[in-house]
Amino acid sequence: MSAAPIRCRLCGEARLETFLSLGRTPLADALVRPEAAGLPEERFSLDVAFCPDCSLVQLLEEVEPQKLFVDNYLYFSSFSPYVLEHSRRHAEGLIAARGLGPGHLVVELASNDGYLLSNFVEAGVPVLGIDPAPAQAEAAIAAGVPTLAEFFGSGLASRLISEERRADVIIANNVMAHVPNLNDFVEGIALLLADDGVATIENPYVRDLIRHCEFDTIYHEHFCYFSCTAVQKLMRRHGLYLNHVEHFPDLHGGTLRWYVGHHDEPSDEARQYLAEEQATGLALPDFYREFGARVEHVRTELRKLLTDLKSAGKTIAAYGAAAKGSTLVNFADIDGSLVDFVVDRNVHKQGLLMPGVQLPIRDPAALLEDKPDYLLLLAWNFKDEIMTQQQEYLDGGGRVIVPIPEPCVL
Ligand code: JHZ
Repeated sequence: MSAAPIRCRLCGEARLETFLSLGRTPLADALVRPEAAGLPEERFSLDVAFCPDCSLVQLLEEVEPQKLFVDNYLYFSSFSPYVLEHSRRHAEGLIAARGLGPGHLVVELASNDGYLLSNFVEAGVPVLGIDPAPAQAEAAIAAGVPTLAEFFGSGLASRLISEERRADVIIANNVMAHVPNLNDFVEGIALLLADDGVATIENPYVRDLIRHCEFDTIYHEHFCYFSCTAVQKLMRRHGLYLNHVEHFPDLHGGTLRWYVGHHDEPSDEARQYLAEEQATGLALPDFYREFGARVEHVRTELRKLLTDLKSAGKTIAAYGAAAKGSTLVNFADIDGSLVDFVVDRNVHKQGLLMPGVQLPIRDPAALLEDKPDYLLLLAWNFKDEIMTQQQEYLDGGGRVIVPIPEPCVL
């Protein structure tokens, strides 16, 4: 590990310890228009560090959020039935547990295309979505979900309070990692949340990232990688408490949902997670030391597998123009010499090129047209869902390569 120049986003500590460098990569969601093919792309360092004081894992380089989430963001949550189902269950659970009705307000931060809030709208619960990505906010409004196309922070929270809007429930899924000014974001939650309200916050769990070698989930959109220990410290700084924890092992490679409120009422699960993290050393630098070598091993093995297949005359395509796919193909230098094209159901991504390696993105129907021998699963987090959809390709003899945690052919 080496000392890094920036200060910790959570506690301000200056002695951050870098434990992984993925080189200089283009922004993971900055898909390239065909007319810009071959032109130079902007690149930024992708170095990951650990804070020895508060234990937060974080990126050193800070790309402007406008560039990440307004200028270059084509992620629409509604393209995954698994995510839709997960969100529906969450909404139903909150409505039942908290007796939500027309007199309450549910606010979602990073509400994307309204995929989650629409469940509350259907149940007659007032909602407000907040998301700076213009196309997604527009889609949400068109779907009947009131949405502000803005970044969230203490400023916006104060404005809403001045309009006498306070949230009984705040939902923040896959967004707390996406904000450079972490303290301002959580301060905004503390301001906007009613005294007896609950905030539920979901994010991939750093423990699962390290254990399952999910290095491809590291990209510039994700400034931070959270443990319960770090989340608890973060909340306490803003007068909030971590009261409950749920684990979803199959969501985005392993996701935690943290329940946060103004009062200190920890559940047994919350205590257990914190105690387990202490016992496993998650809050200590040693936990992260071997990670770089394991990542290097995956890169070497994956390149060997693909190169051997190519030498044997096989054709290879990839599935999922995901942000994580971008990290993987760029870090492992998987370009057109190894993979012919990538398929993705998101119509907004089709016709564009993956950043950096510039692989073309096509409709999944291309798999049945071109019949590649192998399919590299970049969106490995949706393996079961994608395999079920691609039964015809598999029945025709297509084979799937899963890159993470260890490259293997299914
Ligand atoms: P997916 C995104 O990361 C970006 P990505 C973001 N920054 C974040 O934090 C994480 O999610 C959580 C497509 N697909 O979800 C859709 C199919 O084509 O793993 C997506 O383009 N067919 C918000 O981009 C991609 O694959 C399918 O059947 O790494 C998956 O991207 C399914 C299910 C998905 O997230």
